[in-house]
Amino acid sequence: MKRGKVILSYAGQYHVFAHGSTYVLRPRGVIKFKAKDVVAGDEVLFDEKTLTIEKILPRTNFIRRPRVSNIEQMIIVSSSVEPELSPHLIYKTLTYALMHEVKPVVVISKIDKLKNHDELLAFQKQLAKINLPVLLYSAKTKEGLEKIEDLLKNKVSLLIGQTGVGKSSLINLLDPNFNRTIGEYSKALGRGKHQTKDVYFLKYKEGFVVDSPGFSSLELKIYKEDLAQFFPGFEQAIGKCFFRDCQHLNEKDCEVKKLIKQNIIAKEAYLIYQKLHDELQYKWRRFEK
Ligand SMILES: Nc1nc2c(ncn2[C@@H]2O[C@H](COP(=O)(O)OP(=O)(O)O)[C@@H](O)[C@H]2O)c(=O)[nH]1
Ligand SMILES: [Mg+2]
Ligand SMILES: [Zn+2]
Repeated sequence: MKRGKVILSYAGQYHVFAHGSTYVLRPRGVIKFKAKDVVAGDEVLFDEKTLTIEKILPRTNFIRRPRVSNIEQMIIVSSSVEPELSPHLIYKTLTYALMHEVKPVVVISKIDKLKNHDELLAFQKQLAKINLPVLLYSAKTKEGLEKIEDLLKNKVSLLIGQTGVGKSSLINLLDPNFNRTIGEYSKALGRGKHQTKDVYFLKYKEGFVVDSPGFSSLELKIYKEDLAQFFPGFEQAIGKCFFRDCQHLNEKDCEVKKLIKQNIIAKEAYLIYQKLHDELQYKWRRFEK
């Protein structure tokens, strides 16, 4: 039996990378019977003669959208223009990464097109305060590319972000052989025109970079009551508010409110928290009005 990594799931078959070769395999019936879907990112044991996947090894994590497993870091790609920088969406995606216990890094693309950098630099400072790195980069001038290359080596990194922000462009700069389809940004649609349709693990510097279909909207599948636990920066308040289950809204003696006053948590971040909190469902229906 050989051990490999599923790098692509395509039409019921799985491309598995092992010892420098790629095998096209099908799962053995019993795996299907147990309703255990093989997903891209899985570490598997397979039979080289029958070309079947025999066993899925335990996952370190599993993400539903895009459907992948064993991710070590999430690279949240967002453009500075076309589409415009959206702190709301970035905080939401950061929450998404933290929900899955995956380390997030924010990469802002298309800085060659940005005329005024003030807003972006302020945003970068804001996230630096809560220890979240924001890398600025341009596919056109290649500014900032080296730092991203360093970040990606030896790691399994998922690139995530709206269609049209430049995920595939970035991947092609890492290695032109990757040859990912680049979509044109459509001003009329307000997003990229061509979508990357599949999830693909690409071998890169002893690790993998994962290109994924862009999303037009991201859904956090958590309840209101759980948001505070995952929202970036709010972990500093855990166990420090007067109420153990404080949601940092109008409760008395709230640590988050104190951190905002001390300028450790940004007001802007808090406003986004409130909006996200509004969008989510209550856990307990009886509280619903
Ligand atoms: N000016 C500029 N254009 C970029 C940059 N990165 C990507 N683009 C353009 O943005 C569009 C969408 O890029 P693509 O890589 O397909 O985005 P994806 O949907 O996130 O994979 C294409 O027209 C790219 O040429 C950048 O850093 N600067
Ligand atoms: Mg793409
Ligand atoms: Zn609180």
